[in-house]
Amino acid sequence: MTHQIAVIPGDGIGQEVTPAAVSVLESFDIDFEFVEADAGDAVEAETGAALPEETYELAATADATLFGAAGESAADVILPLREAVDSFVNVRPARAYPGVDALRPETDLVFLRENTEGVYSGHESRLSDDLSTLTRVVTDSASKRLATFACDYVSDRGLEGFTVAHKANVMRETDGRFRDAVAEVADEHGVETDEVLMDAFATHICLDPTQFDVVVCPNLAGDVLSDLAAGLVGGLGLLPSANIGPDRALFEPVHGTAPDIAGEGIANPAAAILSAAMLLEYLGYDEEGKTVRSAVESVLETGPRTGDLGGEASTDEMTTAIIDAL
Ligand code: GGG
Repeated sequence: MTHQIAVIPGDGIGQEVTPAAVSVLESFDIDFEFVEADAGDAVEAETGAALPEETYELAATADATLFGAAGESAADVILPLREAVDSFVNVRPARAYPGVDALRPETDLVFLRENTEGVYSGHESRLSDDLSTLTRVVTDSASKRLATFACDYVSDRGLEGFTVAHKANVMRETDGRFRDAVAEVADEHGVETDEVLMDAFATHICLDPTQFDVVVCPNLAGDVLSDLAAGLVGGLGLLPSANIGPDRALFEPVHGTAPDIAGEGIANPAAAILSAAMLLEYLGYDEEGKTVRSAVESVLETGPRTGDLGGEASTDEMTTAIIDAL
């Protein structure tokens, strides 16, 4: 069976880490058909469209997509791409690895981020020279869809429940709806939940990340809090993510374009390669996904590493070491 994989490197270091992830996938005896497409600032400068129609169509029809990073055009690239795969949840694991200098080496948790609405729903307006507004959208349906995924996620892993991070004491209507909808679904599934205000969560995770296993949160909170968790485990170069939809999915490192190092060949490929591991598991190749994860772990522990991790290796050298460790 052939799996068509859309490959959309995007901008900045996306151009460097995405080929690294593809070369790891190519190491397996799996029938992949990789189809590359453009998106991001560079193609926008050339054509006026940050997300060409053929790129959107490719993501909407491929079995899975590997995405790199988007810069200034992120809103015109990432949000529609997630919509193309009807992705209602962004799964963002954040864990520390032996051998990597981490502020909180005991960190090991997963964010399940609502992926379609909140303040990322795109309803922004400039009303005058002085005033801009943003409409925050929260629906029962999207919150319940996420909650159903979260219930299945914890049940599949033998976990008792999950934490809901929100700010319902201030955004009473929107986050109140989110919190209540998630609690209702968890109740129906017999899954335990606890809740925490998202600002307090930011403190708690720094003080003791072991309190959390699975954290369900609204869109912006998930984006920000997972980057905070990246800071605890050694940096953004370590966090992969999966945008899951009902029929297809898109995998991307949590990091952005890193313009300060783009083009130098020194970006950490681990997050993109770990995203490829999530892609393998999504397509049913659990053993291969685990193999990739173990190879990344062993290189992080003893192998060559990029500058963000205190080493001197290039992207290619670290990628080759990971492929050799498969
Ligand atoms: N690879 C992900 C990426 O390009 N991140 C930059 C960014 O702005 N992300 C926003 C988001 O994940 O919603």
